[in-house]
Formats: sequence, structure tokens, C-alpha cells
Amino acid sequence: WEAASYLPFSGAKIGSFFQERPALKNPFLEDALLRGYLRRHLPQEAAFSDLCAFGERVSKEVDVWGRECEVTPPHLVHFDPWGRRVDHIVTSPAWKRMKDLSAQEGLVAIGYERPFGEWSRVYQMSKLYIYSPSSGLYTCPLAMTDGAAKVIQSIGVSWPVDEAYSRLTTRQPERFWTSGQWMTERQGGSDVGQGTETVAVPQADGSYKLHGFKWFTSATDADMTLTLARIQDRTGATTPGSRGLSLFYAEVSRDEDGLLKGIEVQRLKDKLGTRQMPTAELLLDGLPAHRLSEVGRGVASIANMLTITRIHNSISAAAAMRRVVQLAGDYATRRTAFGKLLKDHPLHMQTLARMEVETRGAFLLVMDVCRLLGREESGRGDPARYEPATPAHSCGQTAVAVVSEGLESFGGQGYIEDTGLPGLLRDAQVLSIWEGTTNVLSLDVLRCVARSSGLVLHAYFTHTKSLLAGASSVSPLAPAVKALDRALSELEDFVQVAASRGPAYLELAARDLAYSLARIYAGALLIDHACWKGASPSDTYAALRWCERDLCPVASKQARGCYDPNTPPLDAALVYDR
Ligand code: UCC
Ligand code: FAD
Repeated sequence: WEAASYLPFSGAKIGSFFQERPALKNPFLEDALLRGYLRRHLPQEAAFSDLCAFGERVSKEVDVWGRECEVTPPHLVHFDPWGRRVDHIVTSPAWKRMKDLSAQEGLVAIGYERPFGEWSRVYQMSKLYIYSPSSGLYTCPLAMTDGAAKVIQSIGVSWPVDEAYSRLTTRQPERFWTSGQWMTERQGGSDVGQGTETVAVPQADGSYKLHGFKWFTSATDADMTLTLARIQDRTGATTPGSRGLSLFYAEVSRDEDGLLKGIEVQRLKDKLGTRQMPTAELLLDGLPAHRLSEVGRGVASIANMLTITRIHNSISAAAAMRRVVQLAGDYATRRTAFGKLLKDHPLHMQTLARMEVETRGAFLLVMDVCRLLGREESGRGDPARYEPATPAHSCGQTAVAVVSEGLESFGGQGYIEDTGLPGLLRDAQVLSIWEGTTNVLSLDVLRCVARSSGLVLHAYFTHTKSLLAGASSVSPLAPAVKALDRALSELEDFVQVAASRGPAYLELAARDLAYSLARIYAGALLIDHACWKGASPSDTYAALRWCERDLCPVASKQARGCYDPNTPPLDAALVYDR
């Protein structure tokens, strides 16, 4: 029938409507809070023009490479065609381009060149924040590289790590090295002290050979690594527990036959996300290594690396939230439902606004940690040591929630693999696992508080109150200040009560306590930022919205007694009620 040729869905025709994709624009120019924060604290033309140019490069060039890393994940070639074991981890050309770019842009180097003094870490992390969601997970090796440089710097840049340090912190792509961080073994990634089986056998020249099995090693195409092992004495005995661990430096290199020296790559992990990046199981069979720490001071010495990688982790969490909010906002200007653009549906905008508030809180929290790190490195000595765990703890899980909500805001398209959106969610899920799980980081906060005999908490309360001091006179912020004041008092009350209840009580409260510390502090930072003379009405609105939430989870739960010693058996009974 003639009329059939007019049917829009006949034959090969699939209709005329094609939804426009969300556009990735320059992430620096799209981020009012980032620019405001920098205008306030680092008003340097050089930093702005570099971040603007880098943002342009990220959106126009690098983002495509990131996608290439996702669709051409690394693979392991165990044998060459003639049967020789080679253990080659083959990565994509895009992954290699990321390495060169990272050196050229100084993504690690900036932290050590310190072009802006105490604000250099903020500048470095701003670049990483812009880069992270487009990086194809190259931010993972960069985090460990930065962490390794920090450990070496703190131990002393001398033989045998002077060359490594200069390569980790160079801007020359052909010299640039990345580092691994091999801590986790099969028996334990959280409990490294009990879980480490790797032994270090002393050699006549003062070096060591390592024998063991590293269960998770990320970005295993690295040039070197820092790792933990137990030194064997002449009888082959080792010291158990954490006190038996020492820190070692090892290069990942090949002999003249092309074989890895002292390493067999057992297999690559088949992961939920972070697929752009290889994560391998490694058999260490005589890996040549040098001891970097004093004997038995391995965990304490690698802690500097953990601090840095946890900060990078939190930056990636905030960046993932920012990216999904940017894309969702753009999509809402292109997609129509029920006769109008999504941006004109108030409920949809409320949803995106809530995501924005979460993102802003996370951003200010993490940037403040970067600020403290920069101050500490410039010899200004703030009590910065406990903070890294706090935002890492809260931002990792928040990122999963925000990115998940973000995917939903694309409707069905958010679930479709080749939009690139599902990868954001998969990659976010690891953020609350691999740099210490939520519980472990919460306990780390507790450890820090306990070790300082109250000094850390004192500094926390004093500083948070000082952030609020100027805000009381700014009337639009009054409800936020009031809510925060109340939450601070509740937290102070809780701390008093908890101190008298003993360690078991505190352990059960650890997670809620860490969240309380983070939420209240982020609220204070939002208020403080909204008081700045260059702040916008949106800054005020975000602070108000943030402070409407439950800022102090320990207060309400304390009332319900859920940290009491009688609760663990009840919790267990509930879990196993079959
Ligand atoms: O997963 C990994 C890499 C993944 C890829 C990296 C991506 C980065 C982001 C990229 C973005 C896209 S590497 C593996 C990560 N693993 C962990 O985070 C381990 C989690 N477990 C813990 O954190 C535990 O709390 C342990 C391992 C630290 C607990 O061990 P111990 O031996 O029981 O620890 P202690 O007894 O609490 O502490 C031993 C010493 C103490 O010092 P001293 O002896 O002087 O009293 C502690 O104060 O170490 C010190 N220490 C610390 N110092 C322990 N933790 C810290 C810390 N966080 N900061 C400073
Ligand atoms: P477990 O310690 O077995 O934890 C299981 C559960 O028990 C968690 O929910 C945890 O919170 C809880 N738990 C543990 N202890 C306590 C406690 N005391 N109180 C309350 N709850 C507790 N490691 C490296 O060293 N280098 C790497 O490069 C690396 N890359 C990784 C890449 C990926 C993609 C992943 C997923 C992991 C990687 N890891 C790496 C390992 C990672 O660091 C560990 O998996 C992580 O630290 C958790 O350790 P675990 O797996 O042994 O978990």
C-alpha cells in the first residue's frame, strides 16, 4: 500500500528523533565553587590560566582517551608465542598517553615544586579534580606515585631512592615513573599487621629478596613499588604482627631475557569497575628490594603514603560527584518530558540541587584537607594528621549515592553502557574500599583522636567554632549557624559521655562519630565560604540546605543506646536470624 512509505517506523527507518547527548564542557569553567574557592584563597593569574587551559584540554581531548581506556582494558599475556613466560601487562595507547600527560601537566610534580607555597597542594588537587573523571583511572597510579614520593621525602632523598624520587616528581614524560603500593595479602587488607606473609631475606650486600604473594596490586604496570615484608633472621624466623613489618622499595624491572625480575604475575583481577587499570595478583619470588624504614616500622612509615592516597581518593570522590552533576544539569536542558524540559520540572531540579549540595560539602571538606596538607608541608604545622581519614570516609560512600542518583537523572540512558555513565558508578564503588573501608577509616579516626589525648578534638572544636564566629551576623545564614551550633554542642556532649564509657562503646560509635565530625565540619566550611565577600546567593543556599540534615548522627543514636555493650549480641542475633 502506497501510504506505507510515509510510516516513520517502516523498513530501516527508526524514526526521526534522536536525543542530544549531555555535553562535557570545560570542567573548570563549569564549576563556580572551585573558581570561587580559588579566587578566595589562591588569586593567582598563573593558576587560573593553567586550570582553564587544562579544563579545555580535558573536555576536548583527554575525556576521549579516558573512554578509550575503558573500552580497551588492560590484559595479561603470560607467554610469548614460543612458550616463554613473559607476564606482559598490555595497556592501551590511551593509558600510555595519560602517563605522558600526567608528567607534562605536573600532576605529581606540582606537590613537590610548590609553585604557590602552602597553596600548592590545593592547586595540584584542583587539577586532579578536573582531570579525575576523564582520566581513565590514571589518577590511581598518580595517587600512589605521589604517596611514594612523599614517603621517600619524609625518609630522606638519598641512595637507593634518589633516582626514583627524581623520576616520580619529574615533568619529563620520558623520565617519569609511577609507583605501586603493595600492602594487601590474602589474609588481610585491613589487618595488614596480621595478614602479611611476605618475608624479606637479607642479602650479603645489605639488600633483600622478597618472597610472598600480593593479592591486590593496582596499576601494576608501575616502574617501582613500596611494599611491606617481615625480615627473616638467620634461622628463618620472623616477628609476627605489625611490629614485624618493615617498609621496602623495589623496582619492577626485566632481565636481559625480558623476564620480570623476581615477580610472576599470577592473573589480573576481574573487577566490577576500575577496569581501565590493571590490578594484579603477584607472586614475589626473590624480588630484589631495599629496606627504607627502620626494622619493624613498616606500617608507621607507609602511613605517609596512605595519607596522600586517601586525599587523592577523596578528591576523586568529589570529582565524580561534580562530573555527574555537571552532566545531569546539561542533560536537563536538552531532554523533554511531559511537555517541558527536565530543568523546568521543580522536582527534578530539587533532586539535582540536593546532589549539588552534597558535592559542595564534599569539595570544601577535601580541599580543606589539601589546604592543611600544604600548610603542614610548608612548616606551618596544623594538626592535619587525622583529617585525611575523615573525608575519605564520608566522601567515598557519598560519591556512590550521588553518582547513583545522577545516573537515574538520565532515566534509562543512565543505565546504558556506551553512554559512559555506568562506569562512573562502578568506579565510585571502590572509593570506600581500597584506601581502607568505611569501618577501618572510622577506627583510624578514633585511633588518631585517642593518641592525641584530646588535642585533636580540641583543635577540631576550636577551629570549627572559629569558622562560625563571623557568620552569626549574616542574617540569611542564621538558621544554618543555629543548627550547626546545636550539632556542635551535641557532639561535645557525646564526646564527654563516650570518654567515660570505655573503648567498646567508642568502637561501636566510631562510624557515626566519623560521619558527625565530617558533616559538622563540612557545614562549617559551607557557612564560612558563604560569608566570604565574593560569595554568591547559591553559596548561602547550599549552606542552609546542608545544615538542615542530621549533622550529628552520634547524638540521636546515643540517645537510643545503640553503642551499649548489650547491643553486639543483639546485632549478631538479628543478622543471623534465619
Ligand atoms: O588499596 C590500595 C591502593 C589502591 C589504589 C590507590 C588509589 C588511590 C586513589 C585513587 C583515586 C582514583 S593500598 C592498600 C590500602 N590499605 C589500607 O588502607 C589499609 C587499611 N588498614 C588500616 O589502615 C589499618 O588501620 C592499619 C593497616 C594501619 C592497621 O595496622 P596496625 O599495625 O594495626 O596499625 P596501628 O598499630 O594502629 O599503627 C601502627 C603505627 C602507629 O604508629 P606508632 O607505632 O608510632 O604508634 C600508628 O600511629 O602506624 C601509625 N599509623 C598511622 N599514622 C597507622 N595508621 C596511620 C595513619 N592513617 N596515619 C598516620
Ligand atoms: P577485609 O579486611 O576482609 O574487610 C571485610 C569487611 O570487614 C569490610 O566491610 C570491613 O569494613 C570490615 N572490617 C574489617 N576489619 C574491621 C574492624 N576492625 N571493625 C569493623 N569492621 C571491620 N591493596 C593494595 O595493597 N594495593 C593495591 O594496589 C590495591 N588495589 C586494589 C584495587 C581494587 C580494585 C580493590 C577492590 C582493592 C585493592 N586493594 C589494594 C586492596 C584493598 O586495599 C583492600 O581490599 C581493602 O583494604 C580491604 O581489605 P580486605 O579486602 O582484606 O577486606
